[in-house]
Amino acid sequence: MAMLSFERKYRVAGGTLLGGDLFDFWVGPFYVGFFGVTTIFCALLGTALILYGASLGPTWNLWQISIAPPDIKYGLQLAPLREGGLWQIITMLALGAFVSWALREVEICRKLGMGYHVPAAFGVAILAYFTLEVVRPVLLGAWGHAFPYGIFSHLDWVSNVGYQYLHFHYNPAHMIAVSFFFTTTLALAMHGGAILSMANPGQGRVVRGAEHENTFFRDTIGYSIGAMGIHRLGYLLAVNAGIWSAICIVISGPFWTRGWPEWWDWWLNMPIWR
Ligand code: 07D
Ligand code: 07D
Repeated sequence: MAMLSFERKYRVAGGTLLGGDLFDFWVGPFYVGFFGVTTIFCALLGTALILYGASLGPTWNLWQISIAPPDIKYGLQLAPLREGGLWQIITMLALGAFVSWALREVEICRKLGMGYHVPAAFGVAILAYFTLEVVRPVLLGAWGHAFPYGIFSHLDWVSNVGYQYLHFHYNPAHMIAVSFFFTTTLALAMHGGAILSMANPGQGRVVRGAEHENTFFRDTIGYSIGAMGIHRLGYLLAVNAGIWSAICIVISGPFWTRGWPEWWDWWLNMPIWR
């Protein structure tokens, strides 16, 4: 907050995608914009509907509240409110809120003359959600294949869907996604470590700069990726983690119906073994 008077000079008018200058103002530290209004609208209404769904029972235990999608028998139709209809409206509002938030980020990037890297990365999270809740259920022909909104019930969904394919770890795209998640944390730990060790070397010691970072990595592994490079790498690793997650779930069912271990039979069936 202390930065507000300083930041004011970056708060420029224009760059909006929709609404012209109608919502082009700030409330305290927050840029509003047309998409700020739609985010608030969708998020508040969605949360209110989750609360309404919870009030229909059977529990107020935060961990156990769950708003389930319609039964498979409803296919891709609209379901009655208490039988999955609520889940359908909440899903539309969630997508409305996530996409609005991404577009609000785009507007802020445009105002600041920045690239769209942040909204593009968030777009991958939205893609994963959209794949889980819309693309895969549509390809399978029923909203009932989507995950429910509940802290523990969504874990049950992941486990159940995983075991439907016997051993989800054998899904090759899941392997790639998991490896990207692991590599992302490795890269962040190394990058965080490198920055802290040179910018915060301990009391009484002189703060070091980029040359020290580069020399550390050249001396250890013979190569330093550099300041831009590490952020490009981090971005690519993280974004790929999300993209491969979306791929691993969309192929499970629509494109591969058997257990994932069986997929590896192509290896055993290669003519070189005969
Ligand atoms: C730290 C940024 C902050 C975000 C937070 C999440 C809500 C939900 C809803 C009461 C890293 C805020 C939570 C708004 C409240 C109600 C109805 C991001 C950070 C702190 N999951 N998941 C969690 C979501 C899916 C899985 C925790 C959301 C898929 C596993 C939290 C989605 C699959 C585990 C949560 C979503 C899946 C979790 C911590 C949407 C595959 C855990 C999340 C919209 C992706 C962990 C009890 C976190 C846990 C966990 C939220 C989707 C698997 C409740 C909003 C269906 C295996 N998930 N999740 O830190 O402790 O994210 O669960 O897609 O072990 Mg999940
Ligand atoms: C979907 C979240 C989107 C979030 C959005 C924003 C708010 C606002 C507000 C905080 C994608 C929401 C924002 C609500 C909050 C405030 C103020 C992210 C999403 C838009 N798995 N598995 C994955 C591992 C097993 C299975 C992905 C590991 C078992 C299934 C990832 C292990 C079986 C599915 C992953 C493991 C199994 C997955 C999840 C280990 C179960 C999926 C990350 C070590 C028996 C899911 C697209 C992700 C997927 C998925 C990792 C084990 C099943 C790669 C490390 C063997 C069914 N697993 N898994 O996708 O791909 O994030 O979803 O054992 O569906 Mg798996």
